[in-house]
Parts: sequence; C-alpha cells; structure tokens
Amino acid sequence: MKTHILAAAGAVALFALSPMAGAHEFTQGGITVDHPMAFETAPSARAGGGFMTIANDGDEDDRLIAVRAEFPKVEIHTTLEENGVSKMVHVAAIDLPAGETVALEPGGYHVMFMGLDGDPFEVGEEIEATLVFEKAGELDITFNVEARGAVGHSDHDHDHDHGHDGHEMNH
Ligand SMILES: [Cu+2]
Repeated sequence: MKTHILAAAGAVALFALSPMAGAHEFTQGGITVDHPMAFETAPSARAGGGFMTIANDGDEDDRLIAVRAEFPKVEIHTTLEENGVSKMVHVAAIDLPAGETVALEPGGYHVMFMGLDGDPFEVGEEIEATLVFEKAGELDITFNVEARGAVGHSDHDHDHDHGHDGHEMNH
C-alpha cells in the first residue's frame, strides 16, 4: 500500500514539471484554448470570472455551449453597457467562426463561476473545468488564478467587480 501511494505522488510531481503544463494551452480538434485564467476574488465574493482566448483553426464554425466545473453554478456571460452602466448577461453559447480567435476578457465574454460562498479564488489556485464545444466535443482545461492589477487587465476591473457583487440578486 505504501509503495502505491508513493508512485502516485511521483507521477503527479512529474506532470507538474512537464513542459506541457507550463505552456498552459489546451487543444481539441481545431480548437486551441490559450491561457485560461481567473482573477483572485475578495473573501466575500460569491462569483468569479474566468478568461481565455479560443482559436478555431478548423474548417467549420463551432460554438462553446457549456462550461462545467465544481461549483453550484457555472454560466457563460457577456457584458453589455447600458446608459453607461455595464451589466452581465447570461448567454447560451459563444460563436467560434472558423479561422477566428475569440477572446473572453474583462468587459466582454467570460465564464462565471457562481456560489463561491466563503471560498474565494486565491493566487496560485487552479480551477479544473471542462469546456463543451458543439462540434469539437469536450476539453478539460485548468484556469490559473492570478493577482489583480496584472498589466493590461485593469481597465474594466471595477465595473466587472461591481456586477459580480450584485449578481445573484438577478437569479
Ligand atoms: Cu459574469
């Protein structure tokens, strides 16, 4: 029994050190998902956003139709601006036209992990998730939790947070 556990631990360590893990890119069919990440959340946050880019290098259009993860609820959201106030709206799918790259980023499309309930995202944490594509099928990915204020991501942080705080009121 003891040797069995040691062997398993060794396998995990090897995987963590492999170049594949460092690249942080996931592919399935013609779909390539680059750098899935989420920002750390406040301790009281009830929801957190997930971001990435999805490139469709295949010959046919595809769609991201669902995201699964170990949270009470996971939705695909977009962000709309109405009268100068941005708000998040649940969408059924994200279109991925052939030959194009779609960004999920603050102020736009994102994955919403809901029901954190006192277990905030912390820097260095990894969130396992499964993306479900209409044609390419399922793809397991990992969102890396990163610090807020990272270069190039600061513009929409305030609005985004604001929306998240009141989010569960809408459901
Ligand atoms: Cu959202």
